[in-house]
Amino acid sequence: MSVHVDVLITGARIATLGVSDDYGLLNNAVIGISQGRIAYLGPRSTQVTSSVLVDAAGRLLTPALVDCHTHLVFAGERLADFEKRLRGATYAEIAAAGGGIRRTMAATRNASEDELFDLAAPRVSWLMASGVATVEIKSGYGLSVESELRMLGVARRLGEALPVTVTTSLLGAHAVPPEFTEDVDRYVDLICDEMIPGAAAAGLADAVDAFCESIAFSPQQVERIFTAAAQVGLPVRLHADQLSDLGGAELAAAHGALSADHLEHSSEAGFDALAATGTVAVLIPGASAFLDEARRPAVAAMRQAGVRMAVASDLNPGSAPLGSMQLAMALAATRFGLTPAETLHGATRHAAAALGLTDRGEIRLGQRADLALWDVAEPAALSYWFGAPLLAQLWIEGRLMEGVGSDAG
Ligand code: DI6
Ligand code: FE
Repeated sequence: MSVHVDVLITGARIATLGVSDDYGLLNNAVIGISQGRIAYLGPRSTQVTSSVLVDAAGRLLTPALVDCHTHLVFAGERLADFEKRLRGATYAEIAAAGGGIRRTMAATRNASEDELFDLAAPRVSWLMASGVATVEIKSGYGLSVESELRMLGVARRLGEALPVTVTTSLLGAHAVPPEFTEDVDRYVDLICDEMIPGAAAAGLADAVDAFCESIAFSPQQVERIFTAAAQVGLPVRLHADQLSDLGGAELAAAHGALSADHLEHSSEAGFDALAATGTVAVLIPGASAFLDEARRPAVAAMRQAGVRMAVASDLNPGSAPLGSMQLAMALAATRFGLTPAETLHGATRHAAAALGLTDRGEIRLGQRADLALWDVAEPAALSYWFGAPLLAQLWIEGRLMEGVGSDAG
């Protein structure tokens, strides 16, 4: 049987990630791509032909990375907050004093859709330069119906204008806007009665997210938001137990959430709940590092419980101005103690699962040909180098991204 493919990549060490606890390395296989999908994976054979041959020269090929948690659409930086923190103020203190998310909200509300797009597009490019082909983008700096939907619209436009896949999450419950300080439940009404139905009707949201924390929304308020999401058929995810344990992991699991994110303060009961529902734990080492949080998520307990762990950048102006998934992987290893194999699964397969995507994150027949070729041979090197630009080539749906990676010159 002979096969003709659009592109044939030879000479790569292929980390398929087809096994759950290892890289699934293939040393002598070639990959054929047809119509944006992986059409052949196996030994070099005269039966497999292609007019485009790529010689990987012994380098490592992995699935392209998936960044499953970002807040990359926003206006304004938070340099004043940053300096305050360096002088000793905490993230929560700055938020309580009217800084934090509300400061970004003010700048974002004032920005036009075009301005937000122009600010966000380079941030997507940063992530692509670190091997990312799929990125989730949250709203959450508008905090009014109109401006939340505008943020989601910008995220959708980014997905149309750029080669990456963009998935969106409505995060109206990110902070309480100043208009509702005295009556948070009325703001939750607005989220449930107008924002969620509005975003769903306009096709702007792929999921609904919330920040469950004493400085944000209570578990009871999150319950209401999740119920409203279920009514319009949207899956949910949750910023859970980042600064304190409010039972966020359990709450996410009880609602069959796609993911529970952060989890620094979650308990073992929380991990058991996540494991039972298959809810992915999204670890955010960048925010942990940037805020210098002493408390780390209990990775050993998650491993023990059988929770799938993803790694994300959280790219945002307040807790993680982090523009590299490669650096997020290195931080996950060094700060949280993930093994290099866990960080790579976490930045690909499990990250895709956190977005409900089953067509990427692994190298096997039929998967999208979203591939990253790296200037290293050993997969552990991806979690070892801090901020070194190791990407050689990025392929998205079978197309080589021009100008991305070291091979582009
Ligand atoms: N937790 C975080 O770390 C980000 N959002 C959240 O709920 C921070 C967002 C910001 O400070 O702008
Ligand atoms: Fe976040």
